[in-house]
Amino acid sequence: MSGGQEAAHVRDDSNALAPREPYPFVPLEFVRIAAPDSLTRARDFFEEMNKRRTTRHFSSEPVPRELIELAIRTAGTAPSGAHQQPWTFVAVSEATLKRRIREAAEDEERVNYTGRMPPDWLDAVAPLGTDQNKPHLTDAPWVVVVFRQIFGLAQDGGKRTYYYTQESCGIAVGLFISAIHHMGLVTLTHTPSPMGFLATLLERPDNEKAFLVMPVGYPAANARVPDLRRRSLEEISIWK
Ligand code: IYR
Repeated sequence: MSGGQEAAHVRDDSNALAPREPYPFVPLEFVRIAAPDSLTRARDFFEEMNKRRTTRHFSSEPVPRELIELAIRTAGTAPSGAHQQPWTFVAVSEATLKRRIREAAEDEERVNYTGRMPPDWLDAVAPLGTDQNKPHLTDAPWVVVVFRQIFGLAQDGGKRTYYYTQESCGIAVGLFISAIHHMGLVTLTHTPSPMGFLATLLERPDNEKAFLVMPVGYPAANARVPDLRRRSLEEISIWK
């Protein structure tokens, strides 16, 4: 395809209130993989993903920004409702900002663990051994905070309804986690609650709500994980 033709297909989706014209349709780029190769690739990918673990113990060893950029670009390939791409990834490496995020998260979690949350909540998280201390928020070289755009916002403040933003952000985060694992790093899906402090600290606009916090880095040399078991295929699937 020539440069000129490509340019004709570029569409600016950044302005949420741009006129919605039909996308030009182009041939799908698809390379058919032979069935035996598909099986090998499927097995290899499952084996790789099955080795992924969430850890709370991070090394402070630096991670190049380009790796985080690539994980975010991978996340940005996610399908989204009406292709509205309702996500913003804020990648934080500044020590002061990470410390402020940690302090605010610990303030909220302290209240959660010491009375705000009901006994059922404490019971549910007890096996994981979590508490109000969140050292991963300052140990990890990167803290990526995902914001969900609850509606589209134009320069003039006009709003556009966004669809399936929870699902879209969930899928994008899944791809982000997979990319991080594939590049040999670890992450943790951290959910401080409530998360309102993140929009304030990170100066996000009114249409963005914090969705998830993901410290990213290398595991600490003594990183530990709970010895948990994943549900089997039989337990998670029904075939008809
Ligand atoms: N968000 C709290 C508690 C917590 C909740 C769930 I659900 C977990 O899977 C793990 C922890 C915290 O981060 O400590």
